Amino acid sequence: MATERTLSIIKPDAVAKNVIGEIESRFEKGGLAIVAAKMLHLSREQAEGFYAEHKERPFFNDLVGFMTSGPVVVQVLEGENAIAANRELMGATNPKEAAPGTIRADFAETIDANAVHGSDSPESAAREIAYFFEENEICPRG
Ligand code: RTP
Ligand code: MG
Repeated sequence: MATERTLSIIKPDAVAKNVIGEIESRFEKGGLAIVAAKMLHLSREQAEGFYAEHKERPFFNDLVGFMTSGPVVVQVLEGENAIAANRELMGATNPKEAAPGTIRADFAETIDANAVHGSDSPESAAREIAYFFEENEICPRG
C-alpha cells in the first residue's frame, strides 16, 4: 500500500472542548503524520463549498451551521493507507455507534457534533486537500 494523504478536520465541538492535542496524538500514535495544519473559522460560503456533495441532504443546513459555529483545525495527514487508517481512528459517524477507543467514541456527543471529519476516498481527499491547502503549504516527512 502506497503512502496516501487525507484531509482531517477537528470540528468546533472538539476545539471548544480543548482536546486538539489529544486528537492529534491519536493520529500520531496511529501512524499518521501531520504534514500541514491551520486553524480557521469557516465562513458560511467555505463550509457550503466544502460540503457541496451533501447539498440536498436534510441535515445540510444544520451541518453548515455547526461547522461555522466556532474555529476548526484543518490538516493533512500522511501515512500508509491514510484515508482508511484515519476513518478507523475516527470511528462511526454516529458516536453512539463508534467502536470503543475511537476518537468519536471518546470525544463526541452527537451525530452533528462528532469531533472530526476525514476524507472518504482518494478522490475526495484530493479535492478536500486542494480546497484548503496550496501544494507548497504541505510539508511531507520524506
Ligand atoms: P465526515 O464527512 O464529517 O468525516 O463524516 P462521515 O463521512 O462519517 O459522514 P457524512 O455522511 O459524510 O456526513 C457528513 C457529516 O454530516 C453530519 N451528518 N448528520 N443528522 C444526520 O443524519 C447526519 N448525517 C450526517 C455528521 O456530522 C457527518 O459527520
Ligand atoms: Mg463524509
